[in-house]
Amino acid sequence: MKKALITGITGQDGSYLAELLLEKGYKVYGMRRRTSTPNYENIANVREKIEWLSGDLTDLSSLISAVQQSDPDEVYNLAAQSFVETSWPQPNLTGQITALGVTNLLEAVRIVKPSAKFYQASSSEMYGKVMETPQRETTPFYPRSPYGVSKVYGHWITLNYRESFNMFACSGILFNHESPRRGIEFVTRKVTDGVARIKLGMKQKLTMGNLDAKRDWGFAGDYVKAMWLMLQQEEPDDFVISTGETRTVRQLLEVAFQSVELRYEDYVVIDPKLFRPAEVDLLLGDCGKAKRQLGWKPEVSFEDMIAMMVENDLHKVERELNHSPIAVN
Ligand code: NAP
Ligand code: G4F
Repeated sequence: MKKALITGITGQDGSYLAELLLEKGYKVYGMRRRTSTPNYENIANVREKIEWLSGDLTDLSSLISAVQQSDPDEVYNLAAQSFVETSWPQPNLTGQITALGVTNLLEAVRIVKPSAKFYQASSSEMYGKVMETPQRETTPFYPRSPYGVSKVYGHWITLNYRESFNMFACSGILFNHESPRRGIEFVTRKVTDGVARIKLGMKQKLTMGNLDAKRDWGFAGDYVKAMWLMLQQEEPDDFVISTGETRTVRQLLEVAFQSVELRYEDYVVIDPKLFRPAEVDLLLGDCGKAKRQLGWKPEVSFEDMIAMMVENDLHKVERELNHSPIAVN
């Protein structure tokens, strides 16, 4: 039985990847950091099937211990401070987790189990102020946020460990991917949750930032399959994972509000405070290499994904409405 260690398993991607690997017969070790109130919401479906380990990307000895305890064939590093906006007010923390945290985990693998295959969650945010369109594996990086800068570091240190220590280390350059498990502060989920609340009469307005930014949005469930495929290749390599379609935030609003027969223009207000200090204006990925070499392609369309997210948020908000608050002693 193959063994996999996943960091960031309580997040969006970690939970889909855990489900995929369990279906494939893996023993899955999930590393989570200690929090005062644990949140297993995303991973609830398979929580009991996971071997839980405690650790933090900023703490090398906890990572060494996680690798020792799991003795993994494959390590997926999905943990990060992943919200771009937070990376301006918390640049140092973002760097410690999202940049140096990658070195910590690579070190733990190099010291304890150098034969383990390693996946690094790189990001299209590394392209930032894009140098060419569409963006591909060879496009130079020009990050526009402390998060993007941290991901560039994580990307290059992964390649460096591959070249320096002959480790099977891959970097997946994933474009934005979403799902009902997306964190509430990211734009797609903020919109689908807002649409559900407006539709059910719990909210009158949705406050937004830059509606002209363009993103290449795919479905997270499709993207974790690409992570796994990368680690099944003969040789380690880096791949862009994207849909090859780009849309503005305004188009996202149109699709989401239309799905409940509303017009976004009647509800959306713009707050300049939500504009970013430096914006990534356009992301559009060319995933041709992944299609050719991994046999991967996106399955779920943008419209179907947004409909799925709105539907899920409608149910969630309805449940909130039907449950009176529980007293906490
Ligand atoms: P996410 O939902 O924000 O999940 C992040 C995970 O990292 C959570 O499980 C979180 O734990 C954990 N984490 C944060 N700080 C940690 C630390 N110091 N030590 C250990 N764990 C820590 O992110 P996601 O959307 O699933 O993305 C997964 C990875 O792909 C991230 O590295 C992200 O930067 C990258 N990425 C995402 C996208 C995308 O569009 N989703 C695109 C490209 C790359 P808690 O539950 O305790 O907070
Ligand atoms: O959903 P977002 O916050 O995602 P962003 O910044 O593109 O980052 C996500 O994708 C990256 C891959 O490219 C990941 F690496 C990263 O971890 C994360 O998952 O914002 C998308 C766009 C931005 O241009 C933002 O300015 O939406 C615009 N936007 C407009 N109004 C808003 C809002 N974003 C948020 N979060 N909230 C708004 O009200």
